[in-house]
Amino acid sequence: AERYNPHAIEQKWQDVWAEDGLYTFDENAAGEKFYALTMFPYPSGNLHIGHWYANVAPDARARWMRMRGYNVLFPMGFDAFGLPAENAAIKNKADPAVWTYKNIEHMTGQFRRMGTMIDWSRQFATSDPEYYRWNQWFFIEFYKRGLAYKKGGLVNWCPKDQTVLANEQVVNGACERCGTPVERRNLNQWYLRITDYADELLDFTHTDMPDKVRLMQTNWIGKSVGAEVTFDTPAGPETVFTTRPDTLMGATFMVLAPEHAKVKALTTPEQREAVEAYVTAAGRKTDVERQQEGEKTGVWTGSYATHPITGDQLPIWIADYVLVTYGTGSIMAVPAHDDRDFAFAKAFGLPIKEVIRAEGAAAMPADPEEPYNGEGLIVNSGEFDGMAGGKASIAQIIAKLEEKGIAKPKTTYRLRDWLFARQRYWGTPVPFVHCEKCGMQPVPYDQLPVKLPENVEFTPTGQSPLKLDKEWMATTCPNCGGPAERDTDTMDTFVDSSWYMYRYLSPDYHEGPFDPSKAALLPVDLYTGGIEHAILHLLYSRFWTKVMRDMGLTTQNEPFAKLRNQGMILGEDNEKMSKSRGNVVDPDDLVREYGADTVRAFLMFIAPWELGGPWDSQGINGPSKWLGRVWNLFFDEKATGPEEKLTEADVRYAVHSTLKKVGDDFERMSFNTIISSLMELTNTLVKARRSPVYGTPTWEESLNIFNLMLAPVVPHIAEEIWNQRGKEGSVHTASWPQVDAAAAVRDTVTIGVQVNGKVRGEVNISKTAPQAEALSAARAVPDVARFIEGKEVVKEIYVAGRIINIVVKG
Ligand code: ANZ
Ligand code: ZN
Repeated sequence: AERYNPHAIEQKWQDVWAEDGLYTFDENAAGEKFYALTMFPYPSGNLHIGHWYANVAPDARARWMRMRGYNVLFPMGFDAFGLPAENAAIKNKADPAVWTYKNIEHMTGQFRRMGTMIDWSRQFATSDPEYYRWNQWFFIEFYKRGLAYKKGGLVNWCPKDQTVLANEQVVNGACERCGTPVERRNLNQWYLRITDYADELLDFTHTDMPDKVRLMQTNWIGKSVGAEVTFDTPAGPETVFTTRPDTLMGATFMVLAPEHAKVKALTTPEQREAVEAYVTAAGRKTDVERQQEGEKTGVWTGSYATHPITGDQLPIWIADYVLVTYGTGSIMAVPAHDDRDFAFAKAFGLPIKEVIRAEGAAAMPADPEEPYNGEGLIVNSGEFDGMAGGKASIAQIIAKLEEKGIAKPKTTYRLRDWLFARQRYWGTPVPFVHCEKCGMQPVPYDQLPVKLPENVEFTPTGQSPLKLDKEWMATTCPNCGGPAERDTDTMDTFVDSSWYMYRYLSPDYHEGPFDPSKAALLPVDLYTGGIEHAILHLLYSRFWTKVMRDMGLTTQNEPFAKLRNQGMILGEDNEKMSKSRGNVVDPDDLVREYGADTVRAFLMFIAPWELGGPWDSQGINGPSKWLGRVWNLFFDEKATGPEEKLTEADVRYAVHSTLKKVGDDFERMSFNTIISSLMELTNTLVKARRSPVYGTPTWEESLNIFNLMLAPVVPHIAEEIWNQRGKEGSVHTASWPQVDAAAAVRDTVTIGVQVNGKVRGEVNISKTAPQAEALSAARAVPDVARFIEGKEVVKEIYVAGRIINIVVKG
């Protein structure tokens, strides 16, 4: 028989599957729908090993669901707008569209060679005008609902990419794409009102997401419950946000962010120079630098605020540890009970006043070593004395302060509205026009899409490149018919991925973003992708679905019923793969050398899928040899080696217990253990071939089940085997086999029998055999009998299912 040669079969089956439309989803087919989706890639030009890792296991699982009778939708597309296309285009003096669509074609071919069950008939790219037309439609709808607005103010600006960024795209003060420290600029920008949904986005009841993702989103939204307290200042009343109104009597100074609007008015002539120098210096620092722990810096403004209860005069300082973007941009400082305020008071010799004391503790010393952040009773606070500090009394204290007109309850969020437009070329044009007479006007629906102009000079200048195309810009006002100019901003590309999962339902639908008659296919039942999207894409798409629901477009609360994240495949050196490190593994090379099935099996085997791990260039030989053995098991006529003593029960146990385990592992997405179970079963079947089981109905059953179990994991070899065994149709439309529960458990176990601690033989007995039965079976083993003959048995130890030990003397 011929040896396993993946190259002789893989391309062949890929062609057959494509010709037969084997993976074309039919919504009317039998079976409960199951919508499985992996995050669509950016068309960078090449599928890297990470793409394979992200797609192979979910593909296997989707195939398994299909074999179990589900009607599985498993589509794929391309997240095609964005800066890399533009940057590549600038470098190569080519059109971003040409670059993008060429890459898409190449990558689609790579996906095909992976042997996935993707339904390519639903593929689209977000840069297709028929797709981004609906981005524009959505935007106008959002605008009409008051969810899109334009506002001036400080925004994040990436000086390298020459565009504004959303807060979500600033990681540790740097651009999440290029790592350049982000600057702040005062600009008039478009926003989406995601904050309207802050509370709802904290509710995860309708979406099963990993704890880590839930936590990251929760922290990002950053809900804080507390109060706003108002102090009088020479520049008028100033309100601070505090989560600890119970410590109000411990406030000994006030701090404003350097950018706070009242800074100028509060600064006295004597302090002007120092304050201005500090404000300028703070403006030069990046947010990372400002948030770093370390020496506290600040300057006194020269003014005082009046404590609303005691009337005490509290000095007003400015310091960069107070952020202008959070709360009201000012705080009441309580150094006795807050770490940062404490460090600041110590640095500048400001008073520290204790107002919370642990029960039974001594008073805080005049010059304490550290603040007290624990629980306790309120002290030194007049009428509040003796109340419990912290959570227990906050509502009560707020109520009292509210009566006095000093405070009111306030909940703040860290979440900010989504800064939505970009000053770059390769994105969806914002569908608005500016008319001198009528102001900003949305483009009428029947004029959508507003297509991106071609042949634009798009070298980044900080201005939108669309501004350079005067012909494109010139249009007429939909309201008065007079001359008007198009908006030249483009949308954040995270818009594209916020609703793409809906487009797959009806990619050719022209009446709306998706055909409402296909709504029964929602939600996505299983969504898979990288954890790096925990906040950006996943938060935005949850927001988008909630707006769609409120628009009456869907009844879903969440886009994804369940989300699971894969880990990352690192270089063999345990570092992230990158061209500069020279540790990149090219899946195309691997496919050429080993075939797609081997690469698939190895990527499932290499690590627990959710963890990932380093590449192992030797390790791939394991799966490669395994598939060779699988091949020989079916096709090699001569079985060599000693005769094996397996029974039909042994073989059926091996097959059905593996079948049960593989099913359970698919369910819980433990893919590496699926491969190891199948490898183990291969060994058993190789032995069974040389046993009396060979040729029996059990043998046939075993091969059949094994063939079916291989199908989701290594689809090409499984199909070839199926075909050569003369089976009907495709193995991929066959049913997943049923576990014979009785065969899958084995009551009997083989346990060792020791004499004086040395193993002398073994017995095959029931796991629950009583002691007397086990011992008599043990004594009957010839090798054991030999060692106890004529000796005195002093002790017999039996641990059911584990071990028998007979201790003898003489
Ligand atoms: C007095 C106080 C006493 C505070 C105390 C804390 C502890 P979270 O939980 O993050 O919402 N704060 C308010 N606005 C701020 C800003 N713009 N920049 C920096 N800090 C700000 O934190 C809320 C607390 O952070 C507020 O409660 C305030 O300090 C500070 F023992 O007020 B607290
Ligand atoms: Zn007009």
